[in-house]
Amino acid sequence: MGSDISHPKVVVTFGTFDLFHVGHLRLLARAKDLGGFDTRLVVGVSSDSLNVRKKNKSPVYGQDDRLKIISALRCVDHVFLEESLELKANYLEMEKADVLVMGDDWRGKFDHFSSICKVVYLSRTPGISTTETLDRIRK
Ligand code: C2G
Repeated sequence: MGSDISHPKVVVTFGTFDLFHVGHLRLLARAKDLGGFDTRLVVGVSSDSLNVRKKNKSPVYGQDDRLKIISALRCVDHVFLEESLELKANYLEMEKADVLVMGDDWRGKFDHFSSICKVVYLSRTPGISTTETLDRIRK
């Protein structure tokens, strides 16, 4: 660990962030706020092919566009492409993560990374999701 975890220098999170919405924004803003003024928020954006493997479908927005959107956010300092779930430990080490943040839909699933960094689950924003948005548009 690179720093005192009560004042993390690097916070890392992962996600697809397809059809970017306010639930995604709130997650990223709260992740950044876990640290101080000099904390870096690093986001691993799931690649299109990883999505096909983990969710059995392609995202609506391709990885290049999703990377552009996430990297343009004021609260985000660095983005990279997450190409494999199995490489999470390597990504955390490569980015020198002090904290891994995930939404609480993932609660418990990432606890084993606590040997590398602190693991924090933040509550999901209720009432919004990419899947529900797509369903509403289709109706
Ligand atoms: N999120 C949230 N509130 C919502 C919707 C999403 O807080 N209403 C959070 C999720 O919990 C997640 C992040 O936003 O932490 C990104 O959401 P997804 O794109 O759905 O992430 P997912 O595809 O589940 O990817 O290896 C882990 C995966 O890469 C996580």
